[in-house]
Amino acid sequence: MKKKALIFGVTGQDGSYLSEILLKKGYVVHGVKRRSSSINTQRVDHIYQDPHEIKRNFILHYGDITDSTVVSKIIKEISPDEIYNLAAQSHVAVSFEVPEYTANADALGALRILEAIRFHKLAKKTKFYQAGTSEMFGKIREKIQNENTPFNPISPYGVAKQYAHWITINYRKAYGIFASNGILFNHESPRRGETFVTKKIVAALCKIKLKKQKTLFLGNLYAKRDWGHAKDYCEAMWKILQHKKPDDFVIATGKQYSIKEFIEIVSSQLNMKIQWRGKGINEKGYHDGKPIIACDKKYFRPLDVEDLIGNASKAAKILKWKPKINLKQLVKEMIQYEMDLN
Ligand code: NAP
Ligand code: F7E
Repeated sequence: MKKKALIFGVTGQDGSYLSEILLKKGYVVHGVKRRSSSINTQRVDHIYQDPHEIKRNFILHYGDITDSTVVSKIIKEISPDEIYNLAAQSHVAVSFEVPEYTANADALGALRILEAIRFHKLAKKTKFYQAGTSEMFGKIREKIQNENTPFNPISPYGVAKQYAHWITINYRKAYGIFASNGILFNHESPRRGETFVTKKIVAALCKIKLKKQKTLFLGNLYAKRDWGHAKDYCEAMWKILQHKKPDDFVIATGKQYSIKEFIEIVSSQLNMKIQWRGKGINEKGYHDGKPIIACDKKYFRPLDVEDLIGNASKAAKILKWKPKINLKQLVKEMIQYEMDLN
C-alpha cells in the first residue's frame, strides 16, 4: 500500500516542491487549498494537470487552517501516514498588519491538526511535521543559531510560530505523537512569493536590465540572512519524518549575506555594475549613472531581525542532510526563470 501524505499549505512555494518530492517517492499526496476569488494553484497546476499516474496520486481538498471542523474532517477521512503543516500567513512584515489572524493561522493552526490527530486516535499512525522558522530566534541570543539557541522572537509571526513549535513538542511528550519541528532558515526559489526580498530583487533587476522598470524600492539593506534553496529544504522536511524518533532540527546553509550583498550577486550575474551613494533612507544604488535602487519607508518593519545564520550540523549528522544548491546557483535559476517570463 502506498503511503499517504497530507500537506496543509500545498499551494505555497514549499508545498509545491514537497508534493513533487513525495510523489516521486511513491506517496499518494493529499493537499489542502483555500478557496480564493482568483486562481491560487499555479504552483501545483503542472502536477494536477499531468495526464499520467502522478495525477491520480495528487488529490486536492478545500479547507482552511483556521477552520477546525474541516481540519478535523479531512484528517479523519484521509487517515494519513504523514501530515506536513506548511499553511501559514508567512510574511513577517504583513504579520505586523494582521497580528490576530497571523496568530490564529500560524499558532492555532498547528494545534488544530495535533488535536485532530489525538481526537481521531491517530497518535500511533500519523506523523506530524511543523514548519518552524529561524524568525523565532528574532533578536539573536547567539551569533550562530542551532537547536539549543534560546528563542527571542520580535514579530507577531515569530511569536505565533513559537507557540506552534512548543505545542508540537507538548503533544509529542503528552500523547506520544510522532511530532517534529523543522527550524528552517530562509529558503527561496523561482516559486518564491513576489513580495519576499530575494524574488522582489531578482524580478526587478531583470526588468531593469530589460528596460521594463526604472527603480526598485526596498527597506532595510543591512539585514543579514542565511538563504538556501526550497527544494533542498523540502527534502529535509521528509527526512525529519523518516528519522526513527520525533525531534527538532535546524535546517540552514551556514552562510550569511546582507540584502546589499544579495543585490550585488544578482547584479553581477546580470552584468550590471552597481555603485552605492548616500546613507540611511537616502542610500541609493546607481547603474550607468542612474539611481535604480532606492529605499522607501514603507518597506521598513517596526522591528527587524538583523542577523541570522544557522548551524545545521545536527541534521547533517543524524539525517545525513546537506544543502546541494548554493546561493549563486539559486540566483542563476531565479534569474533564468524571470528572464523566460519577460
Ligand atoms: P508560502 O509560499 O507563503 O505558502 C504558504 C501556504 O499556506 C500557501 O499554500 C497558502 O495558501 C497557505 N495558507 C495560508 N493561510 C492559510 C489558511 N488560513 N488556511 C490554509 N492554508 C493557508 O510559504 P512557504 O515559503 O512555502 O513556507 C511554507 C511554510 O514554512 C510556512 O508555514 C512558512 O511560515 C514556513 N517557513 C518558511 C520559510 C521560508 O523561508 N520560505 C522559512 C521557515 C519557515 P494560498 O496559496 O491560498 O495563500
Ligand atoms: O525579508 C529585508 C527585510 O521578507 C528578508 C519568510 O519566508 O523567512 C522569510 O521571512 C529581509 C528582512 O524574509 C525589503 O526587512 C529589505 O530583514 O524576504 P523577507 P523574512 O522576513 O526573513 C523566514 C525564515 C520565514 O519563516 C518567513 O516565513 O529583507 N528587506 N527590503 C525586505 N523584505 C521584503 N520582504 N521586502 C523589501 O522590500
